[in-house]
Amino acid sequence: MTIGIGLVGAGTMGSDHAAILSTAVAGAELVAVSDPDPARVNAIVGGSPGARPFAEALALVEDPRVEAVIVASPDETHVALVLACLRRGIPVLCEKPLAPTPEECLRVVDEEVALRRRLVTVGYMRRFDPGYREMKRRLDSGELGEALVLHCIHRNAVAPSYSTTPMLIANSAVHEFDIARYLLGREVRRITVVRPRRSGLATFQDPQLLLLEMDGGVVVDAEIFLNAQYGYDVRAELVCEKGTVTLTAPHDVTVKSSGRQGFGFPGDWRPRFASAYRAELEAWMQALAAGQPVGASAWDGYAAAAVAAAGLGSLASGEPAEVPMVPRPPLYA
Ligand code: ISE
Repeated sequence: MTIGIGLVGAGTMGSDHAAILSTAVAGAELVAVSDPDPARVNAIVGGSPGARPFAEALALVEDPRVEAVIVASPDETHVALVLACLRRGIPVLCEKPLAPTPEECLRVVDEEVALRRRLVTVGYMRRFDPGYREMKRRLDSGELGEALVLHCIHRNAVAPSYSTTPMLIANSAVHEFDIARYLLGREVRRITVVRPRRSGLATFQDPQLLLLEMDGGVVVDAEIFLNAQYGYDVRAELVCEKGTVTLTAPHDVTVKSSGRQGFGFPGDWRPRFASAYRAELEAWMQALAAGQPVGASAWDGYAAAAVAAAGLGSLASGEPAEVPMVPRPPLYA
């Protein structure tokens, strides 16, 4: 049995998802692709003979051949598309963030609660990364005692062209908010954002340092630096009562030459998280076949956006900001 997938957005992430679907994931047939840029649509449709091009994303969602949708369009378009999928009662994998604001995310949560069905997966792919999964397994096994502190580093070689000071929090740091909640199984209660000296190579406030105070007193610190120049580098170290777990940068070989030893860094997040993206799509396809939810939920999307909104408040005021959240509906227990 194959499931007809519609892809909204044929940019960097949309093209990546299309390539994974066509080469590495069983059970999926890409049947529709939409993007305002016809050249980008044609580039994907050309390699997927069963796929029809669409100029209008909402028309794609309504197409009867489309049984599930991947949303990989710009952040501010996500909510309208996800709500359209929910109105049709079809599953949707929406790239992160679910929406730029918690209020918009809550519209999705409310709609799912009204439907009494979870159809939304948010593309927080780190949840499928082998390293983060092993970190969680070690913590959950109890061998290390209680978690105390999580150190995170999130560096891009060069900031995406659309980056701004708030987007560093709302588009990049949201990964740290989500993975901290996923690993620790706790909500973020307070966030403080500190502005270090700004890099002369950045056109916005870059880097930024974030301090998250979680339920139960666990503290997370995160350096987000989108113009680090040397490569894409994501690190984490979880400090527990009886030991620590450190994420290792995946690399196949170490090279020794000219008096040095080392390994390369990827240029951006796609090679670094290639196995996570593939595992995410595989898990999503299996969950679709089984009619079950998988990955980060709409509630998780809301929680990350709530932390981001508080972070933007702290960035503006220079003070710690509480993270207000509505009660979690039983659908997401
Ligand atoms: C980008 O949008 C992503 O989602 C990447 O995973 C993240 O590391 C990067 O900072 C963002 O710009």
